[in-house]
Amino acid sequence: MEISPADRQKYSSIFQSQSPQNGKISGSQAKGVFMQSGLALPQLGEIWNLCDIDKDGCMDLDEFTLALHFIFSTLNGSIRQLPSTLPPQLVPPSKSSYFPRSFPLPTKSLSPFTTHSFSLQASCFYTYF
Ligand SMILES: [Ca+2]
Repeated sequence: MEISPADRQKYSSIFQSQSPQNGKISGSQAKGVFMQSGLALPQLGEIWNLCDIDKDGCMDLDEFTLALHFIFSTLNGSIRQLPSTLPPQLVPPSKSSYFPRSFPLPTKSLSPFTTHSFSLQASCFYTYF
């Protein structure tokens, strides 16, 4: 999951080719680059949500580097499932103040789907005995 220096160099030159203003490129510029990957829009949306860490609707170099990392890793198969939150080792130092979140995330065990599949399994279990 680490981003190699060679990859950083590559992502940085793509970033610079978009003529960043004040160190950032706009959402629509980023979208244009992301779309060239050929990944599905919902997937690109997930990557955007993961990587626009400060939620300002723009990508700075750190965020853009992360986004391309997820895009290329998805394309080459090294990531099969996008993480729901950014793994700590990928959080750029410039964005570390956004982590850990100051509010607790809801636990997955409260999901109605979990309960449902459990009761489904339980009823199957009792059918056999
Ligand atoms: Ca941003």
